[in-house]
Order: sequence, then C-alpha cells, then structure tokens
Amino acid sequence: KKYNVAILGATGAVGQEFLKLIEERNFPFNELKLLASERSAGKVIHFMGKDYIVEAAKPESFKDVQIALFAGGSTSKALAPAAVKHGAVVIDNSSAFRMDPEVPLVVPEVNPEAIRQHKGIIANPNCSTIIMVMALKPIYNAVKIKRIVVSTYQAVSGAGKEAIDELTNQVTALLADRPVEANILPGASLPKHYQIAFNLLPQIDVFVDDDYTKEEMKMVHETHKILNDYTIGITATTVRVPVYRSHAESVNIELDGPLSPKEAKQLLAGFPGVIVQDDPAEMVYPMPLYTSDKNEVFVGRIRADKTVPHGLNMWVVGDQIRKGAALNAVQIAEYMAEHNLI
Ligand code: 11C
Repeated sequence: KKYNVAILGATGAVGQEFLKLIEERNFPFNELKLLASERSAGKVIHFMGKDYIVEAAKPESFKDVQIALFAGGSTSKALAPAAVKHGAVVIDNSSAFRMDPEVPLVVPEVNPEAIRQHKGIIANPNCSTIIMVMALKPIYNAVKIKRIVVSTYQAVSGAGKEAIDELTNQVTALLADRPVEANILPGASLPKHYQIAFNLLPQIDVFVDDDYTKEEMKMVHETHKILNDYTIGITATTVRVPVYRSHAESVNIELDGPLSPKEAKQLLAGFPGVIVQDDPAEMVYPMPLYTSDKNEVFVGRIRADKTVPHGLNMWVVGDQIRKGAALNAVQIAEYMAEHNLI
C-alpha cells in the first residue's frame, strides 16, 4: 500500500531530512506534496528524479493527504486540525500538541502502544528528550528509575539553519580578526544575543518556571509522559555548544534497585536503535562529530555513581535532526503503515 504524503516545512532542516529519509528508507508514497510558508512557495525541490514545486501551506492543502509530516514550527497549531479534518494523520514535530492528553507523544522503540490512541495527531517529542529516553528505556524496563539529573550539550542546528550560519560566520570572522556579530543565539526572538563561537550558552529557549528554561522543562514533562511515570524526579540543565550537529547529554540516574554497569551495558546493547560505544581502555566513547547523520543513539561512559545507593552515569549522543526529529516521525509513520493503522 502507498500513501499520499505531505511535508509541512519542506524547505527547513527537518523538512529536508524528511525527504532524505523517505528516499533512504523507501517509504511507500504515492503523491508527495511539499508545503512551506508563503515566503518559500514557488521554490523547486528536485527529489527522486522529479521536480516538486513548494506550495504555500493552507488548510485545503491537505485534501487527499493520508500522512502529514509536520516540521512547520508555529504553523502546526493552525494547520494540524485542518489536516485531520481532511482525514490525514498528522505527525507533528512542534511542541504545540505534545502535552495535550488527547495526543500521543511517541518514540516508537519506547512507547509504540501509545500510537493506537491517536485522534488524528501524534506528537514527536523534543530532540533532547528523544535522545535521552532511548537510553533510559532499556534500563527502566529492568529497574525503575527514581531520579534523573541531565545536562545537555546541544548542537547549533537544533536552533535552525540561521544558527548554523551564525556559528560559521563567527568562527570565520574571529579567525580573520574581524568583529563578531551575534543575532540568533540563544534564540532569535530573545532581547539579547551572545557569541556561540568558542563559547557555551546555558540558555535554550525562554525562561519559564522557577528560572528553568522551556527546553529544560520539556525534558521533564515529556519524559514523564513518554515513560508514563510521573513519579520520576527529573532535573535538567540545557546548554548550547559550538557543535554543528548531534546533541550530547550527561545523564545521571538513581535506580530503585541494583543494576551493575555491565548489566546496564547489556540492556542498552540489546535495545533497538541504541549502540553502546564504551571502552575506556581504548578511549572509545560517543562524540557528536561521529554520531551525526547516523540513525542510532550512542551510549558510552557507563559507570556506577557510588555517591547514591543505585546510581549510574551515562554519556548519550545522537543526531538530533535524525533520531531527534525527522527519523522518529518517519518511524512513527512506518509503524502505522506496517500495522495497518492509516
Ligand atoms: C534545540 N531542542 O536544540 C531544540 C529544538 O521543541 O522541538 C527543538 C525544539 C522542539 O534548540
């Protein structure tokens, strides 16, 4: 069976990755509609031997569409209900519907059972959350987790194409001894901007409750929803680093019972979509430079935290545009196709 597919935000970083994955994974599509904002309408995208003209996304764009992959950021809220009305299943990469109790929030390796409860919209979690829960789930299946302390090292591509250009421009300017401009990071709409080149920015998105950022609170709330366990204590610090692609995370967990690092490694190695890269004697551990453009989440530096009864430290790295965004959404669509849910 083949499906009519629409991609919203087709010209952006995640939209482009959707196209790559559809080709790479041979996703069974019939018609393909590429949608974007008015600004990008008319652009021509060459894909699998054909030229597609990008159309301005409107509610009626979703007529005859069965699967709508949304990477359209803030336009999701307005257009998703229209797409559902036309009979499409929307897999939405924005944060608009993630915490809606009617909307499943899904990582297919972790909670595929939630997909069946959808009412038209399925939400794709935040990239940092997806990468972390991939490493938590195999451990959680064996021993419950009491508390998580996570610190992230997030690549500039998480903030979009402009942030990638900003890092390049700043490094180029610095090396040429020219003045540095900062217009995008920590966030384009924020009142102040700071240099990311040769720097770290301990702010991703706006500040919300109790001086945490929105990105930090997404990691808390989304992890609770995906694992369907609201008893886990979770605290996060999210940091932007001058890396182009792949988010890295230092994850400290306190378990309900004993689990040795060796057992944790075995559980992680046996989990689909996770690769253990952990050999301190040979200096083997995951690094963002080498996990980029890969589908798997890589885990290393797995060791006991002996300062608490059942503590474990891990270093988790994954391509946030692939598994953290586009790949996860395509996997949801594949799961639905395989299980005849569309
Ligand atoms: C970042 N995690 O790296 C963000 C980008 O809720 O999907 C993705 C935001 C989201 O800046």
